[in-house]
Amino acid sequence: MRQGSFERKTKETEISVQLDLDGTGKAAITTPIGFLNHMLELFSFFSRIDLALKATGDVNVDFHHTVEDIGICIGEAVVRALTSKAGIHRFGHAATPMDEALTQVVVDISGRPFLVYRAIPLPEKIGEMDSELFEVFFQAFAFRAQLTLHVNMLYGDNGHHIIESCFKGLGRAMRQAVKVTANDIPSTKGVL
Ligand SMILES: [Mn+2]
Repeated sequence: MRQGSFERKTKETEISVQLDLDGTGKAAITTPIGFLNHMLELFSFFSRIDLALKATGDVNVDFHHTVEDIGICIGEAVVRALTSKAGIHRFGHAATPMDEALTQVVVDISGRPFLVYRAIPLPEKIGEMDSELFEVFFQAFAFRAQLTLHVNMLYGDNGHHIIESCFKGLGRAMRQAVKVTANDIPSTKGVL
């Protein structure tokens, strides 16, 4: 059973996550940020990772703490669910269109946290979210999940479409990367 859960409570946020890497893409997402709920539902659907997430936070300040901590908690739950990483495909990539927008997302569950985030001009806010918070989310997720993540926005005009292509792409890439396709550790070093 490749399931992971994580709970985290700070003075800024309170978050619980349960996920199942071998799920069907069933999402139960409750955060105070409507647009992020929409994006995480897409991530779950396209990754086929079941994701139950409850988050509250000091959104009266702004959304930064809540978005960052949600990224941390999902990342930690992924690490816990992966355990030894035996047999995983390790790499995943997806070029995902959303109407006029196209984004390339590549992941390597390498044990080496890294984010390359190449953005194109976005509106200052998408939904109620400051656009700068998407990088914050991807950074928090990639570093806590100890994976290399490249989010390469190629083109697009509509901010909602562009970000949606990022989250669908992350889902599609993670679906490939976490899939068990062998029975050994996918590294010539023997360790990930
Ligand atoms: Mn949408």
